[in-house]
Amino acid sequence: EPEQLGPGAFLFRQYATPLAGELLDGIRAVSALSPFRQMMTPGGRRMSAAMTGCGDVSWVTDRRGYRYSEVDPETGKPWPAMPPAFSGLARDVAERAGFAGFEPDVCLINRYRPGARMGLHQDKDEQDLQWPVVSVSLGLPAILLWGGLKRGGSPARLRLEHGDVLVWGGEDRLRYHGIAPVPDGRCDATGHVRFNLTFRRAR
Ligand code: MD3
Ligand code: FE
Repeated sequence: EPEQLGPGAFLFRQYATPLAGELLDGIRAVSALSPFRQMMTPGGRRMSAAMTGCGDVSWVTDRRGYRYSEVDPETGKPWPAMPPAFSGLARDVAERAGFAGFEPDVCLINRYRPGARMGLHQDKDEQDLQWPVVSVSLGLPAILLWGGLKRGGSPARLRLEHGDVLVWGGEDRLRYHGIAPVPDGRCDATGHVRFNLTFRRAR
């Protein structure tokens, strides 16, 4: 029942829709402890997407570079624990895509207001690239840009809607990808906002 986008890439349309209420409660609980913030890239540009995270570590960027950190630099405290609804969803959908035993140690939470975007990049700061990235879209729709394993060329476009879940593993794990500027709109579940959860095994 998933759509296969590549040898290790699978789209499960609407998979998370029945869990959206629980996931949004989790986002609210996490962001009450570690608030959303627009981080700085090493090049000195403020990201348009706001981020927070939960788990043993989370991904951060500042003038010093990109890395995983056990501490939220904004609060000076460990990141909030990953809500059980988050880890359960990630494990189950990864298994359906052929990645049994996926135990994510981080969930990065991105928040896009209309106009926010994410430039083409690879997810390669994780130690063990054998594990997939699982991504869950909630709220406003957006266009995912997905390219090849090298920079350059024009990326394919895929519309991601509320509840859609993607698994990127194997040969597709290091694909370039990004999010086109999110058009304004309104979603009953989130208002004028898109959230994306990405689950990874960082360590
Ligand atoms: C992984 N987030 O947080 S997730 C990110 O919608 C990120 O917020 C985007 O990229 C977002 O790093 C997209 C989906 C995604 C798409 C393609 C991938 C993750 C991927 C290809 C390879 C590895
Ligand atoms: Fe990414």
